[in-house]
Amino acid sequence: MTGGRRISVAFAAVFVATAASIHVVTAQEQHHHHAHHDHSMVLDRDGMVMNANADVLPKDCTEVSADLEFEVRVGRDYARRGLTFGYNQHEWVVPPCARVTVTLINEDQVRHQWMVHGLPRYLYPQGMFHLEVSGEKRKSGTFIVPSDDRTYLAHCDIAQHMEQGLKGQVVVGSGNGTLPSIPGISAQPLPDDYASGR
Ligand SMILES: [Cu+2]
Repeated sequence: MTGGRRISVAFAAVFVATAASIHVVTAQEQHHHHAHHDHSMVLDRDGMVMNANADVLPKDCTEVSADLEFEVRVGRDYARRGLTFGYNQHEWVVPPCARVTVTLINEDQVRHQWMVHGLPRYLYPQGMFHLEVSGEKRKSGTFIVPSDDRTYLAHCDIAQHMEQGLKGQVVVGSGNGTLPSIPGISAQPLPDDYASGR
């Protein structure tokens, strides 16, 4: 373990805590960074925020165009007919280069996620921004979207939860299409195609 790595981890911890104004990484957690510590993840017993970014602009943005905040509620009460789970809405439309703060509110007893895919990897490891919340808890995190019109998948990656209703889309600008099988928004490409998984 090099000194450089140690410094970058400490810096990232401060950055993440500042960016999302959430849980400050403790000294004990920093001591454990050598044991598979993800420098862009902040977690506690309520859940976790991964790859929060409130400060660094995507390369193609000259400024933050808008500051948006929205609550995403998740639970069985929001399930569409034939499904087990749901979000209170399954599409979120934001302007290009918007800074988006999401609060995920879990109304179920089980754990749920709101995970966005396809973001620029130079800013978001694995192209992902991710909130995860234990039953009856909430978590907030912030990310900044790029400038191009594009539709991003947002879902819960826990086994079978997406198939059971937790699939949505973040539409930046006018988007680049609609994803299939979004409850209340788009049809399944092949009804009852349970074998295809994801
Ligand atoms: Cu879930």
